[in-house]
Amino acid sequence: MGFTTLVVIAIFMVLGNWASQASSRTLHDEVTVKNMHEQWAQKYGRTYADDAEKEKRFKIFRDNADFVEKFNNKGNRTYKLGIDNVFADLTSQEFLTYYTGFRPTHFPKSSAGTKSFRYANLTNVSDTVDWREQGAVNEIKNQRECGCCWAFSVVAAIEGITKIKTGKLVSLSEQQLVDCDKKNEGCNGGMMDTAFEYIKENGGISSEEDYPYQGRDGDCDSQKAREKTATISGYEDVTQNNEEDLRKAVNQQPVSVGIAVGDEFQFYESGVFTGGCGERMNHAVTLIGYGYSDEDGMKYWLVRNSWGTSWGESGYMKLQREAGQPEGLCGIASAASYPII
Ligand SMILES: *[C@@H]1O[C@H](CO)[C@@H](O)[C@H](O)[C@H]1NC(C)=O
Ligand SMILES: *[C@@H]1O[C@H](CO)[C@@H](O)[C@H](O)[C@H]1NC(C)=O
Ligand SMILES: CC(=O)N[C@H]1CO[C@H](CO)[C@@H](O)[C@@H]1O
Repeated sequence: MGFTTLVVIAIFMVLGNWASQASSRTLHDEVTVKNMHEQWAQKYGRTYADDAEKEKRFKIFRDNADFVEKFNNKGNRTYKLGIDNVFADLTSQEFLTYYTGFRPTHFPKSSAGTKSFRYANLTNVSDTVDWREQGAVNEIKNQRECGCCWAFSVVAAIEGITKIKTGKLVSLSEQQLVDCDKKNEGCNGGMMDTAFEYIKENGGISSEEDYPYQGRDGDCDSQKAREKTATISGYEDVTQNNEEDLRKAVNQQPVSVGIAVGDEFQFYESGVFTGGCGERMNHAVTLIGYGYSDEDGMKYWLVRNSWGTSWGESGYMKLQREAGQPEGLCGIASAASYPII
């Protein structure tokens, strides 16, 4: 092989390498993504300590933008992802660490709840329910960087049944659960059933106004914890891995559920979510209804989340119902419970 041939081959290799790099980066050129990142940071009030941090966050943002665009370009999906939410500069690992916090295997299984399922024989179950329409659901809240989804899940369920039984919509205190429920671990995670038990034993729960949310662990303010804006007499578990029984329960009141959250959740924007789920149960939300999508009749659960309104459909998600597995999509029917008054 002559020298010229080698040079030509080398040039082609360089060009080829450049072309393949360019094609893997054609989704967004650097300048466009830099601008997107700047605008995003402005919109969500994100500031960075120094240039190194900014550069690191920019790279994560760019990877996330690519992930979202590749997903949406595949088309043929019943749901869309979007970069326009508060999680856009977080890695998947950071996102899961800060914003979830259901730890069903970390704590001993509680036995104190009433184990009967009072809605077992319900026959007149409507086809669709949306408890927002009955005024039984508060504005979306935001757990921020504190793994106390379990507290938000429980509070929304109690707010719901309180409105249904008393006619009054109150906003209740997640912070009280974070600070005072010693069987759970505040921002480090917890379980819904244990929190229902704490509220029962405490004789009630204080209001959001009296004991406001801080987004971090704190000492229990026993003065504030004595205010009782709502009370429960206990809780019950929905038959495990039975979406029909889950539907009966949600037909009657908002229900606390655990789910297995994975990568795609971070950027869920709209439509009926059909998975990417996580490998294990790690998050808690509240089911506030169920229905069928207008476009294709697909069955879904209406999920109220605690990640603010920039995520999902103004803070809510439609998650596919009766997708085929007994435990439900992302395990939605595997750890469901509701408070009783
Ligand atoms: C449901 O019906 C069965 C059969 O009549 C009865 O044994 C059971 O106690 C009922 N369950 C509830 C929760 O009412
Ligand atoms: C069933 O539900 C509908 C609508 O809520 C109500 O109008 C009807 O009376 C109910 N029927 C029975 C048998 O409970
Ligand atoms: C979710 C969805 O729309 N899936 C469709 C993808 O495309 C195939 C082939 O056209 C359809 O059979 C699926 O229903």
